[in-house]
Amino acid sequence: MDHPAAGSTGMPEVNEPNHFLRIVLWWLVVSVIGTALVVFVLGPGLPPGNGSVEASGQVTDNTVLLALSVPVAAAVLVYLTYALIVFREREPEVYVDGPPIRGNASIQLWWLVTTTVIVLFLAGYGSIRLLADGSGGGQGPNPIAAPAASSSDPPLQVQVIAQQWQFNYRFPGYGGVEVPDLELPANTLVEFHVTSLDVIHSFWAYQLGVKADANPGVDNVAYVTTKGPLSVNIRCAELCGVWHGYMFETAHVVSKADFATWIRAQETRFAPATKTLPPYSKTYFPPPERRGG
Ligand SMILES: [Cu+2]
Repeated sequence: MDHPAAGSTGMPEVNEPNHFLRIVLWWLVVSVIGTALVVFVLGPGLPPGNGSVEASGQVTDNTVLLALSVPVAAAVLVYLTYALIVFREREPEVYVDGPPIRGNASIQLWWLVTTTVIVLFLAGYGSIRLLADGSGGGQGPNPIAAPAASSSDPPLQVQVIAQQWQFNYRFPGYGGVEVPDLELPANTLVEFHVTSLDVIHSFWAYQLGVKADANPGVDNVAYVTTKGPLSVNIRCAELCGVWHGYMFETAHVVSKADFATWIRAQETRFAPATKTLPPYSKTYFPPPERRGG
């Protein structure tokens, strides 16, 4: 039977098992099982779901991050568990310290190499994923990460106008009509132009994987490529005043034919209001630094 390490003399006993090898083997077993569970069981259910191309990309990214963290967490937990079981003091001399450890070049080297590789990989992975299509985030007025349009159709432009305490949506391609509820066509590249009329809000369309700050005087562009018909929870994600919690609603992704019907009805219904609106603009106030005087 294996005997625990170091008695009160601090000297290892003979026939000491190879603790490092045992820990590595346990770590491998836990890591392989844990990573498989994350990728195949937990991953498909991670937020924000598969409501758009960008949302699916975020599910993939969340799965990659979680899967990568499993071996790291496993290393800590396996070592901790192993140490608690195998290295615990079985003799009464609980006040006796073990021999001091003064550096371990091998462990220090591998520690540096491993953590550097993980951090650099994550930085590269994140940058590549972000530059591919913007990942549903607001990119400011001059986006550099525009997704490739799937066909010859230009993106559908939708302006999101936040104000205390409601979102309105303006369609420059449809006579500049402004509506209080949002519908979007399925399988379409949408170009959101997010702005605000008063304070800072944040346009968060959860199932679409879109979250973009709404700043007064700023045109914040965010792209999303819709998939099939879908209900979308929309919330303001920036505390914007006493009725911030009121800024939620349900948007709908519908078939292209249904969208065409809906947007024509909106144009007719809001025609009198559209006449009184200011002309469509990327922003409706001077930028904040100019308004500051
Ligand atoms: Cu708000």
